[in-house]
Amino acid sequence: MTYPQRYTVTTALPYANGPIHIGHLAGVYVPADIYVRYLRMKNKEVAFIGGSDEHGVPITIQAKLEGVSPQDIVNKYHQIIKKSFKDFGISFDVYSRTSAKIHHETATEFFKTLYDQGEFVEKTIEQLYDAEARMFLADRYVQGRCPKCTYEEAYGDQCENCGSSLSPTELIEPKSVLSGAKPVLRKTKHWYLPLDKYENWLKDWIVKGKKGEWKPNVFGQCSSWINDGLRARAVTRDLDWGVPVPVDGAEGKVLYVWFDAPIGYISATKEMTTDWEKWWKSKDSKLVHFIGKDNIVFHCIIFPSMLKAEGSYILPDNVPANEFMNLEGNKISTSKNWAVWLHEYLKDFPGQQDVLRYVLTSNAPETKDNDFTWKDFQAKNNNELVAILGNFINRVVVLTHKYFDGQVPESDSLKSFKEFHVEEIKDRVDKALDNYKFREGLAEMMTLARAGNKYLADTEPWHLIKTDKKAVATILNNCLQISANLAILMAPFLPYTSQKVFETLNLKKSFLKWDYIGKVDLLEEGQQIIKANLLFTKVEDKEIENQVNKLTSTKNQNQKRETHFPIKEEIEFDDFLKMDIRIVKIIEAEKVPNTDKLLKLKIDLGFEQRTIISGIAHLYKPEEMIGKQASYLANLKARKIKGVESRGMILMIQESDSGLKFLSPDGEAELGSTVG
Ligand code: B3M
Ligand code: ZN
Repeated sequence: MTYPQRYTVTTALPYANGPIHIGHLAGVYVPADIYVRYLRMKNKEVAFIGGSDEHGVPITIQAKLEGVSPQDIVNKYHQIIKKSFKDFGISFDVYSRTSAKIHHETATEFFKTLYDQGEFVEKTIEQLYDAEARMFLADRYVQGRCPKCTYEEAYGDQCENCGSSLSPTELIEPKSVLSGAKPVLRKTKHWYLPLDKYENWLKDWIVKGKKGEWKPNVFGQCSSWINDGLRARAVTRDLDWGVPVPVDGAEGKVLYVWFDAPIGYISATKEMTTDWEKWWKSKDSKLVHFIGKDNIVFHCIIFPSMLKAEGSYILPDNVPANEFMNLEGNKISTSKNWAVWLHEYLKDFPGQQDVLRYVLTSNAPETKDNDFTWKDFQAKNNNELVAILGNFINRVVVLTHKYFDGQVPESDSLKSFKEFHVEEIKDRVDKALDNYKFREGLAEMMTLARAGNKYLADTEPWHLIKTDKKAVATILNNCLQISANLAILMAPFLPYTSQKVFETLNLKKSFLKWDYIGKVDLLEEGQQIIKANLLFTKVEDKEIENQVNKLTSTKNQNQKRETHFPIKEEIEFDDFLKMDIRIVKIIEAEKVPNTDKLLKLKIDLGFEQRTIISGIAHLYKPEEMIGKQASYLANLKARKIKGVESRGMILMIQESDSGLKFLSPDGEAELGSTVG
């Protein structure tokens, strides 16, 4: 096998409609991060690309749920998600977002290129329409029974149970997610990518070309789709959130989120560097997509067909998709709050990122769905990380201080370091990682820690010291060299722990290179090492019980995820002083005809009455509002809304996961009084 020098590594762009959980980490981000760290240590040129998927129905639905705009939703969750990745050491070179200008431009241009080349087919079709909510029900706005596996809650674009990609009209007994109503059919125009046109090419490229190379789960899914015959797929939607379709006669339509999202990988690369083309258009670059199994069709069939149609891009070399990680025997579910959220894990286990990285990797759903249990988490932490890896390195460091004042002792040939077969272990880790077998790579790394631990137990330097200090010197020298090798070998998997061991052993930073493993003496005789600090600590039964209780308590299941709107950018005091906030009373209220949300209000400032339009009709009945006192931004520029001039704005309290409340004074206040 020849290895290219340059790797473009992408990870699925998570929807910015909620925080992320262990399923995301296990399936996509930890394996990708291990791979990328490993490549960097081998001096490969790598671009590690990530970002938030901020379009599509998942976002607009969440916005409705939280009673805010889609932009508010993505602003909030993009930051939360980005922070979680940073906190877990996911070492992206760029973490972008698809609401960014550069992405809108890139996606628009991509669509236009295909459009101008005549790659799309224009069709007027009948689509599901919610007459109550007065809108077309794209994708996740409809749920129903999956025609393939009979799962009851399949979405209009995809069944999350069996991974089939669907169209809304295929669902059995479809229901509108918005109103619960049975949708009706209505005509609308859309643009289609004729996948059937790419069928023969896909057969050659994947079914013939990738056999034995792509993971069996990925290859199997792809072949069955291709062999079943491919149909044209709509790449536009009737929605008001997304990248507008850049052609005439497409008002009110946006690009299908699965058309624009993978282009997000390209936009993010552009955000990272002006020299982005080498990552996407050079034959020396190897493109690898890390994803979960529900994204296979989009990354292996649809996106490659788009790239092929465009003509100037490279295609994915591999798509190492994982299966799903379940939790305590059940499917992870955001809506049922059946998940371990990353930001919550770190509150309960501060500084323990590597423990989670370890447990998720050693149990990664590489070939089949797997289960995360807290008992297993505890066992892996206590019996492997604490008892083997941590215990070995800790004992070596403590003994070196005890017997040799913390200086690397001299070695003679009592047991040569070669006998630990470090290079062979390294080669096995290499091979595993090159083939995306991360659990195997991790297990191989641990064989070195086990060998070291066993050597220490067998040679018992704490007894031997009484009779043969020279032999103890050799033993500890060997153990220290093993520890140093482990520090390098573990770095892709456990970056925080690796760094701690580097510090403890006083290892040169420049040794953090794959080629140093097993090759050179990493520690010189006489070199001073630092005092041990514990690498891992035992997890007690109580902590595990707490986690399980937290998960299963009904309170948790009814409770919404604990997230908050991030604090906005800092402002000057003068900016604040510019706002003129007053107490007003609502004296008239009526619905604005032909709208769902708008109320026309008349308010009394004491010295003046004004008219405003407020978007709260879905929360308050007009008659409930009359007589209420509220806070009011009086000097906001007037705007025309639905033909009515609206002056100023009523201030509302936005709770993180429910509707809006009035910001009313504590008791009656004089109308027109200032707030500040
Ligand atoms: N946001 C789906 C998901 O989070 C989607 C991935 C986009 S990758 C380009 O599963
Ligand atoms: Zn299904």
